[in-house]
Amino acid sequence: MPSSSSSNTEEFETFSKMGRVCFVRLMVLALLGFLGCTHAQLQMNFYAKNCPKAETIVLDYVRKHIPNAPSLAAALIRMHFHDCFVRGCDGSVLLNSTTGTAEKDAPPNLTLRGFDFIDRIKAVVEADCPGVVSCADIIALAARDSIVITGGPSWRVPTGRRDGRFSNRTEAINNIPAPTSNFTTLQARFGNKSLDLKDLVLLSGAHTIGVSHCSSFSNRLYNFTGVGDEDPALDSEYAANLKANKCKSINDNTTLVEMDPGSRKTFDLGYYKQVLKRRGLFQSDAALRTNPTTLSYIRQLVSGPLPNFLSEFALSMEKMGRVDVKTGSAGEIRKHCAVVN
Ligand code: HEM
Ligand SMILES: *[C@@H]1O[C@H](CO)[C@@H](O)[C@H](O)[C@H]1NC(C)=O
Ligand SMILES: *[C@@H]1O[C@H](CO)[C@@H](O)[C@H](O)[C@H]1NC(C)=O
Ligand SMILES: *[C@@H]1O[C@H](CO)[C@@H](O)[C@H](O)[C@H]1NC(C)=O
Ligand SMILES: *[C@@H]1O[C@H](CO)[C@@H](O)[C@H](O)[C@H]1NC(C)=O
Ligand SMILES: *[C@@H]1O[C@H](CO)[C@@H](O)[C@H](O)[C@H]1NC(C)=O
Ligand SMILES: *[C@@H]1O[C@H](CO)[C@@H](O)[C@H](O)[C@H]1NC(C)=O
Ligand SMILES: CC(=O)N[C@H]1CO[C@H](CO)[C@@H](O)[C@@H]1O
Repeated sequence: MPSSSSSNTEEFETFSKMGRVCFVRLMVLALLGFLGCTHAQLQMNFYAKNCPKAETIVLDYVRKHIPNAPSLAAALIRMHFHDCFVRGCDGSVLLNSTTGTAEKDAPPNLTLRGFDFIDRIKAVVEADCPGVVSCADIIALAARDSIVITGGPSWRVPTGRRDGRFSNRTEAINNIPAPTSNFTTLQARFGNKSLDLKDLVLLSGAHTIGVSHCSSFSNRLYNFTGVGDEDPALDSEYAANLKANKCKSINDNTTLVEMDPGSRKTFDLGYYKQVLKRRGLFQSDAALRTNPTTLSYIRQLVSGPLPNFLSEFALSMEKMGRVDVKTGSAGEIRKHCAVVN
């Protein structure tokens, strides 16, 4: 295309000077677009050439430290989810605020943990190959490895993500679903990341591990519609139990509650069983019962063998890890995960 059009000198001379500049610009843009496309893919073991030990370093670090702090596994998979839902999986969730308006400053992030864990892995990786491995990939790998180390499922983590340079509180609020989200909102927010209802059900299954602060759901116990009422979609016996033993007031923002009581450390079907018993902690969990498609999928998962859920979960995790990723020459490889270069 470039050679055939430039060989036609007659046609070329009809271009005004301005037109020629535009033409050249167009060609440069087309070329850049082409180069961008050829690299625009994640791949397994992306760092094999430039930092062959990268993935082993992450795994070794996780193996060494997660057994002493297993609850971090839940924190890290949640961090990966939040990262991917704002500007794609680009490590933007890790950026420190300069003005109080970073993703970290948004309500959904106030309860994130594990930032310093990622920073420490990054430091070890940087010591081996400076400026090569992205923070976005480190989150994705560390989340997977820590779930595996704590006995959960594994999934493929193709790498090659680049780090973003922007973190915006409002975008976090607009993209990450809230615990108060209804089905329509959940479907829209997942759909916007090209994640379908099956992915919504499967990924919500991560609530089989980990804990929540009372403040994330206490409106359902104490003041659901502003008249001092409970959420009728929450099992009333369970609500009474939570009020008596866990979240003793609507203002409790420190007590932690297991989302899958009794088995918060085990990656099993417990979360879905809770949801079917109307004991999902969040409105967003209960919302999965309000749609026939998601409800029947949950029933199917609960009646199937555990490995079926785990292998389906793995596919959705891999899909989530590809959401709007930056590759090729987009973004940058941050030196420190908490600040742009
Ligand atoms: C469907 C929409 C979702 C909503 C509304 C939601 C909301 C929440 C909320 C409010 C908490 C408790 C935070 C706190 O109070 O400390 C939480 C915890 C958690 N979420 Fe989700 N979540 C969703 C989907 C996901 C997905 C897709 C994943 C991962 C694949 C995930 C993994 C987790 C984990 C592991 C925890 C426990 C964290 C810990 O123990 O520190 N969630 N989620
Ligand atoms: C980022 O913020 C955290 C917590 O506020 C702080 O401990 C850390 O030193 C900061 N990192 C950088 C590189 O500024
Ligand atoms: C953050 O995102 C919001 C919503 O997209 C936008 O209105 C705002 O200008 C952004 N802030 C910055 C500092 O870019
Ligand atoms: C779901 O929540 C959104 C946002 O709060 C609201 O606008 C919408 O009316 C709700 N949809 C249903 C069906 O309740
Ligand atoms: C997600 O939302 C953004 C902003 O509203 C829009 O530009 C984009 O096309 C949406 N993506 C999908 C897959 O729906
Ligand atoms: C319940 O919410 C309403 C409306 O926001 C408020 O006026 C009232 O004080 C709340 N009651 C309690 C017990 O928090
Ligand atoms: C937690 O609750 C206490 C007491 O109600 C309040 O002073 C504090 O500001 C709350 N913290 C957050 C992060 O909301
Ligand atoms: C973990 C984390 O960075 N939390 C921050 C969330 O935002 C609040 C309010 O800006 C900060 O005080 C926290 O440090």
